[in-house]
Amino acid sequence: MMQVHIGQSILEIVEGDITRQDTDAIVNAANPSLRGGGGVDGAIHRAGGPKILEECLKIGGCPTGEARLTTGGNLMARYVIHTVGPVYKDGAHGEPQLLASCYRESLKLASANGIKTVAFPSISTGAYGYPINNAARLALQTVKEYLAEHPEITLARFVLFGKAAYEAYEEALKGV
Ligand code: AR6
Repeated sequence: MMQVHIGQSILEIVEGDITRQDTDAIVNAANPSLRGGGGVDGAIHRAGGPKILEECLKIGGCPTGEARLTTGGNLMARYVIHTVGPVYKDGAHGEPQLLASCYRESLKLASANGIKTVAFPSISTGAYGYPINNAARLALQTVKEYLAEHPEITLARFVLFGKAAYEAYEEALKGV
């Protein structure tokens, strides 16, 4: 675990499973259909139960770089924020802008809904193939900038799945 203070807020990284977080909201790395999938998406729907998918189907989908809010179902977290990261091609197809937008739009939804504590996975770095070192730097920098201007978010926690992902974020956080 590693923590930095950004104004009134805390930015932290932990190694773990996002479905077990007790933050007000957890963020899902979804796909544009919002119909569920593998990776962190599959884990969240399995742990949270059918209410989440029911709301996702009502919402009907989500464009890349945007975010949508549902219940947390059976999770400890009251809400799930579903965001859709970019599929990584070569970094020259808007991937950095879209990935930054995922973090920003998720935090905007949190602020608008009274959500004070948020847990993020490492969006786009699994099935979507975004190189993790670049993604980590961009993710931490984007969230840091948001926290500096939004003290209503008291905690942003990155929950990294496995030692390699944690170490990539640890290295990136040293530079933030
Ligand atoms: N807790 C935290 N992180 C996790 C967990 C977990 N329980 N499980 C996996 N990760 P991915 P993407 C990490 O593939 O790249 C889905 O099918 C994982 O190790 O879940 O944005 C969607 O429906 C990796 O570091 O998301 C989309 O189709 C990170 O979460 C597509 O995958 C993201 O990996 C989205 O791909």
